[in-house]
Amino acid sequence: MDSQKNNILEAPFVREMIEVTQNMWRNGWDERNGGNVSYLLAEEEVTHYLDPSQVIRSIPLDFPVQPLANRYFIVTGSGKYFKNVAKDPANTLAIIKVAKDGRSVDLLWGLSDGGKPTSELPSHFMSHIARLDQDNNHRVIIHTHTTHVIAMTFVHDLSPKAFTKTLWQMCTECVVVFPEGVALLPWMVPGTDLIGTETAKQMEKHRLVVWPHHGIFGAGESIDDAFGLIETAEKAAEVYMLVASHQSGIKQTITDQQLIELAEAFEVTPNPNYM
Ligand code: 2HA
Ligand code: ZN
Repeated sequence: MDSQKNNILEAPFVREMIEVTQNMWRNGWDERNGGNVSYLLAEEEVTHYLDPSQVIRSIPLDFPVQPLANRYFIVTGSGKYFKNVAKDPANTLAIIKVAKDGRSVDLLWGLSDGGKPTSELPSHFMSHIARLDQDNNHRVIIHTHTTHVIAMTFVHDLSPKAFTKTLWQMCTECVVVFPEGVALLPWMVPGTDLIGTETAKQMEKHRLVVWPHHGIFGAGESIDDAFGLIETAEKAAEVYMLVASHQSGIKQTITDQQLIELAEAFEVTPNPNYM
């Protein structure tokens, strides 16, 4: 084995994790230990910096993820604050490899004070499985407490059709960025295998899943892709929260005909169930 490994703190994927968690915290989305990120890494990306045979410890999973066997991820740690990732990445982040049987993960780097990967690991791993079935280039799941999406779940109809339609109507780019619309779960206890399987089921047909009164899950082919998707939905929800309570009410909006014109111009197919 090559003993002259490169400095992991300079790895592009570590820099991206630092940057995205800092941005989400600055946006006010990730108070305290809110939010979590997981990013699928290629083996050669990891071995450039780490020797995968040097396992720090094995962490059991109570939900098996056989389809992710031998896959590498960088994830945020359970209970860690996004605010602190930049100043202490080696304690707040983890590089893990899923074991051959999918029943545990090997910690290869990070969680220096002995912590665990994100409490939402079931939702992340099951969503990765669902998205990889749809998209070979899929890599990232982000969960965050987007303020205006949460606010909207108190005052708006929670049917995915109505919720999506309102988001599409609030900003011209929305139907282009997420033509498949958003899914919503009923309110559920977070961190459980059940919310994981329900989130992943919706991830088969959507890249955005709203957890009412809690936040959002977004999927993407890169950190930028997943973050950009979430910030687009959050922006539309912010506009909705600004206008919906306006004294004079909403006087005009993007029409169905205009949504159709947008879809044609940008060559996307809006979810027919939501139109
Ligand atoms: O990690 O966001 O949903 C804290 C959370 C749980
Ligand atoms: Zn959360």
